[in-house]
Amino acid sequence: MEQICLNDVLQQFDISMNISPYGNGHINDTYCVDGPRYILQRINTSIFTNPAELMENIENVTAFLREKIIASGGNPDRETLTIIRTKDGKSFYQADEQNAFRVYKFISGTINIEDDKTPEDLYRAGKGFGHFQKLLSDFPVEVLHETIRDFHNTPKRVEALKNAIAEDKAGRVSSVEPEIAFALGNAFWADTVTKGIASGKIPVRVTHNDTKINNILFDQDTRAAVCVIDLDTVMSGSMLYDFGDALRIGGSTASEDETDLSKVMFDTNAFAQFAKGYLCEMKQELTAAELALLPLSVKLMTYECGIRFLTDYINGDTYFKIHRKNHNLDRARNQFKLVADISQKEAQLAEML
Ligand code: ADP
Ligand code: GN1
Ligand code: MG
Repeated sequence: MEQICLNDVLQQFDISMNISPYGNGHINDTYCVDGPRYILQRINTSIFTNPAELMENIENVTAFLREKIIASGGNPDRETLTIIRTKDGKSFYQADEQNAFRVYKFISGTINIEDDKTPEDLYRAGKGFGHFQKLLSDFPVEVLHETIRDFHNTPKRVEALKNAIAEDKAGRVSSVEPEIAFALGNAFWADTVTKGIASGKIPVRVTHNDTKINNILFDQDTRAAVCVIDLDTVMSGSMLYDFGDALRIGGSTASEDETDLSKVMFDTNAFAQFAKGYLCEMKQELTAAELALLPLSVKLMTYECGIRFLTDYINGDTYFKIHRKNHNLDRARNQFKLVADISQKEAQLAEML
């Protein structure tokens, strides 16, 4: 990255303007350009090892969404991502083996909602993600590449944790015994969704797979959900991944980075509001098995994310961006506190549904 001049990269897209770092993503390097009119992103190719397949997915999905948005009288430049092509017509620029860049139109007049979310925002986020999934319900799932293998295969995430513990690359295992005990002690229900998919009880759909609330842009005036972004992990999966992952952050009373665990609780009203918005769009599509597992999905996705943070900490912080020492460990503890709280409230959530 250091050796690459971002202005040279922009020339490949016929753009030459001011660039500054942007957003709070954990994976890609994001910059806003000129005003801002564009988003420039360096795709994280150690995580997304095949940027050509990844961009093919995004081209196909955004083209499909574009048509539907136009047909319903919406504004496609605002309601889905618009890829800016390079001068030679490609959807991304491969500067060298490690460095792949893409440019999107900047969607202006929008905000990210993170720590200041209200119950109404959760309702709107539910509608936004539900609508996205509904629009893609007749997208031909077989054309999608699997950009990260077994991304939400929770039992495989548990295996990855066990491997990390066995290897103890960074010499950190002895300092995280309580967290490991929690993670492995809860692994017995981690296969609920994967088993349901394998047996055909839970249908496979086109899913986003990374529905944290900062992956949706909201209108800065009305706070209506405008556009679902961060389409790198759109693949086939269960809707339970998207529902659960959205509430993992959206339903927490604190941010994922909060270290004062007394502040980290699950807000049942946020669940009710998100579910209301989501079901407004998706209720007709869902099976009884999916509906019954909505409360569990939140616990499952929070648990999975917690073990991913813990695994990354044990491996020496090679996956998620960190901004301080022990950041991944703090995030894992935060997620595990939330799992414990969701467990206590699961029956209440089912009742609310
Ligand atoms: P990451 O995979 O690293 O999370 P994202 O694609 O989510 O990267 O982008 C990071 C942030 O950049 C988003 O949370 C959002 O604030 C901003 N962003 C991304 N794309 C756009 C866009 N087209 N218009 C406006 N803001 C955007
Ligand atoms: C990453 O890319 P971003 O920041 O939206 C991660 C998600 C995690 C999330 C935890 C491709 O999301 O799976 O749930 O961090 N994305 C990828 O905050 O691994
Ligand atoms: Mg993101």
